[in-house]
Amino acid sequence: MIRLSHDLIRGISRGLGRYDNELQRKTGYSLKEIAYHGACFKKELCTSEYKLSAAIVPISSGEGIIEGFSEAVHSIIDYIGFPAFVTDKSDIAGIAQAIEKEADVLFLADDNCFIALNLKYRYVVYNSEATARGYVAALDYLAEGLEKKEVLVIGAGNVGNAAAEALKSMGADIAIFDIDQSKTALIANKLGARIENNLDEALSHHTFILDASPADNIIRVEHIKPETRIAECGIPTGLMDEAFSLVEKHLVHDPLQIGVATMMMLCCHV
Ligand code: 2YJ
Repeated sequence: MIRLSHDLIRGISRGLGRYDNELQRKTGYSLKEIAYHGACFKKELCTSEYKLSAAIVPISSGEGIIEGFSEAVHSIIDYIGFPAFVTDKSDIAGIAQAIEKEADVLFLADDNCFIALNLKYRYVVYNSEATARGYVAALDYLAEGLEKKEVLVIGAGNVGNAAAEALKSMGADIAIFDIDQSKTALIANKLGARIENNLDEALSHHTFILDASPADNIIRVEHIKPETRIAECGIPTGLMDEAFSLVEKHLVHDPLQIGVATMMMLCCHV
């Protein structure tokens, strides 16, 4: 798992309006609508009217606090319309402060795990699952519906697994590639996904791609067709520069926005 850096998240707060316009231009839907769609695969559960408040607690363990990380998470939650604040203190004292200020949801990330704790209803939302669901929702909009369409999922880690589950629940057919073939076998057995063993061939004959792998430079110009639609949640992106430019209008990619917005929406399940 890639650790986010200050450089990757710099400018998120200032750029949210622009990013939202870009999402609307590409998918027809806003960041909030994509997050809502991502969280509402179980549609009986969700109400975005329910105004939970969120506290973001900086965590100093491992490699430490990332400058701007908590503020970026705060700005995304605020942008989609939920009251939120960053605690003055970090770690244990920050958790205490969040609870004293009656936050309903706590956002916390260390080097391995990024979660939202819904204190009101006592459940955990994982960034990996929220990211997967948010990007599947974005791909559904980019593709004008995924039902009975085959989607190539690259990477069978936490995000790839959750994406495959979300795609299945939307009625998509799944093809899965991972360099570790023992991981794809699990998804194939559980979800009836087709295993791809040659990534180059798989990319050549797929139009809808969800890239959840951290590998760079795997998607090249010759893989891009006029109908290609890509949900790129890997960091760094898997696209070579020329391929990125070619498919940019039909591609969704960001370091944090869709994942965090979908985490907040998943906290609204009551
Ligand atoms: O509170 C802080 O500033 C830091 N402890 C944040 C650490 C952020 N964590 C990561 O970047 C992890 N790799 C998990 C991120 C998952 C994003 N999909």
